[in-house]
Amino acid sequence: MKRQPWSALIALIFMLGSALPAAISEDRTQYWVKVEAKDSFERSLIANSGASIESVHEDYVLAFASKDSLRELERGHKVMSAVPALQAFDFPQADQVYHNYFELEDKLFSLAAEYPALAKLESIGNTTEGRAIWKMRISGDLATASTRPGIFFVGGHHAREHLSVELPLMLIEHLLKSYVAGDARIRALVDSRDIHIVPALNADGLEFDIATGKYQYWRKNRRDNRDRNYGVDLNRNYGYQWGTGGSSKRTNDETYMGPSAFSEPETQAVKNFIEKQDNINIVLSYHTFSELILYPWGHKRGPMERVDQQVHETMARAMAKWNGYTPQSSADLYIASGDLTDWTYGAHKIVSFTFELDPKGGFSRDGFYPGAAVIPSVFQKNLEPALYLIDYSDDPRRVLRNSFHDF
Ligand code: 0X9
Ligand code: ZN
Repeated sequence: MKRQPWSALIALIFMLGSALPAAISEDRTQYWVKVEAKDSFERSLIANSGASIESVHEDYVLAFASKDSLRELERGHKVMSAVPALQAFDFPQADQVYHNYFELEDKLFSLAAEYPALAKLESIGNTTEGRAIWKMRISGDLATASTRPGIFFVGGHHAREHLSVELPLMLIEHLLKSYVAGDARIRALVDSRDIHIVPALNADGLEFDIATGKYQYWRKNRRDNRDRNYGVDLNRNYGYQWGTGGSSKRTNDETYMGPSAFSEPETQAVKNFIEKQDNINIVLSYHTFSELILYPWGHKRGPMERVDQQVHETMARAMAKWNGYTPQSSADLYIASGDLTDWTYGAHKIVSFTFELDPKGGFSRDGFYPGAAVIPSVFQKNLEPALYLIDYSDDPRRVLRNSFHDF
């Protein structure tokens, strides 16, 4: 058959195409990608795209890919998600068990998919850089959960406090697994309560802290303060007695309070959630480190309203028996305004605690980055306090009637 003239042209383009290197994209963005892959054959094809496979799951892999690799993957595979990451977002090798944002999302999505009758993953808003702020809701009957008493656990206000993200994440998994395994106590708690858990409020800060593979000791969120400084201290940005002491107006300070109360999307998200979800009776905010159980007030010295003071003191003492932490008022640590728990208690009369997790002391490297080995024991000693709070979230004030149980 006589060749058409254009077929020669196509052949030439093909030859050139294989002889010349593929055009390299100018875009240097790296992506965390989740790609469907059921066997080693499929995984090998993915590896050939130039992406690095970071973890292998039953029917997908998590990989790190350049823009070009991502395009190639999209042509030949089912890309389930692709999240831009500017640099090599991950923990140092020794701390790999800690969750970066992508791994956290993946874990939360998997748990929600595995336990659809008990767990619902909801976003309460987006961070400054646009990441979803995920909240897992756990209850025996999700459709009617709002009719039951509620509790709110939150971790990761401060970027470098990674252990404060792992604990609420482990609590989610523990509740779901124990429920399905038939643990009678957990079943009773989950069936009778509406449990809301946000493991990582400050997702941007978390990612920034690990972005270079070397910890940045970062605390704040990643707001661009437009003066070459970044970040607002989220635990100084809540709107109860905001800016009345122990927080800074200087944008480059660690405890910068922000331009106004609730100026940050992360604190706004918590505010909107608490105000919409009007069954929340207890709040626990996880931080690190110092091994403390803190309760309001934090912006001033002196007690709360008498009964509330007794309730917080009694509960804090009871929980201290399990985790060995020191119970005290936040202001006894230092006066600081604009924290979450002063707002939840001050504005909404919700019984509120801040835990400063392990370790007790140490220089900041050991304090904020205590390593992977401590995670299970810190979780174990803080499990009973979490279950205790879930239990009392029907009516925290009943602790005064039952306090003989605790001593
Ligand atoms: O300063 C904070 O926000 C918390 N400590 S941390 O080391 N994790 O930064 C403690 C908050 C306690 N609240 C007040 N003192 N108001
Ligand atoms: Zn903190």
